[in-house]
Amino acid sequence: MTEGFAELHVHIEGSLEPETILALAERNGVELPYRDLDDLRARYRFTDLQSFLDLYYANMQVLRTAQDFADLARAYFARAARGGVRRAEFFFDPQAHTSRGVPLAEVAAGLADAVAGAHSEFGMDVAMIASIVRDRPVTEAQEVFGELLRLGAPIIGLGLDSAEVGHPPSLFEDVFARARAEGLHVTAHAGEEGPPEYVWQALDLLGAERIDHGIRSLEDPELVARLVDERIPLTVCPLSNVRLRVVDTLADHPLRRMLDAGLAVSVHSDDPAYFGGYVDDNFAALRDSLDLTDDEQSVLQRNSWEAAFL
Ligand code: ES4
Ligand code: ZN
Repeated sequence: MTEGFAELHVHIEGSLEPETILALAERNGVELPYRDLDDLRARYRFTDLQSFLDLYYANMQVLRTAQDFADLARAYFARAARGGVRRAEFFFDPQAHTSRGVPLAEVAAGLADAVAGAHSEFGMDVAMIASIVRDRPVTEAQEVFGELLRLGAPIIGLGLDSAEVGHPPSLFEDVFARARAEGLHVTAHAGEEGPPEYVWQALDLLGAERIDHGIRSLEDPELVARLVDERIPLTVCPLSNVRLRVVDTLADHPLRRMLDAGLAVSVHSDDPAYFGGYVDDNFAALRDSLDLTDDEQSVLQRNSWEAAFL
């Protein structure tokens, strides 16, 4: 069996732990609207994707310098490596930082510095994927992508994330065409809260090689057939889906139905500091609540390696 996990669906800003938010606020002199750690922690109860995104973006204001981004990434690598992650392809949201005045060069330099040391420091093979924030203007996405290229940021791919419904993949055809022309890999969040139609669009209009989440694909048998035939990976995040109320409980999670349908699913953490855990915690929860077997876990791990951009 392939050893360890390939973590393919984690947002580096979503690994910002509450204690680190307070520590960075102190270091950078940022005023936060939280009384203390308990007050901050009390806000981690979400009703849907948007309610999470509001807190996720608000907490990012503590990230200001290249050092902050490097520290964030290193803390993630340390925790992920302890949990058995041997390769990580993490997302970052350039527009979440440029839109509040943090230069893209700071973000890219800090993350790139951490990535460059990941193998020697943590025994982990790491790559980064810039992600378009889909509920911001299309023109901004194009500008920021152009700037990433000009900076020579060491990205291996382009993703699409943030508020899904009302922001279909079709809006971003041009920027993804440019990414493919640059030889970058392409992945997109689709079918998390949005309809199967968005998964079709991600495949046909963006050229997505993977689908992040994709759980609503099960509503469309023709789409399932396509995903199975072409063996398109779906990076599923069970604890995320429960915390954002995309599924009611872990016991109701469609993961096993997806496996049984022959889909190329793998398990990931999404925003581990917000949703109750890292990829090892996701597996532990699935073993408890979904009675995931050793064989099923092996298949999921193998699928993660097959889906990696290697
Ligand atoms: C995200 Cl859970 C989720 N969905 C969509 N976009 C995101 N960005 C960070 N976490
Ligand atoms: Zn995600």
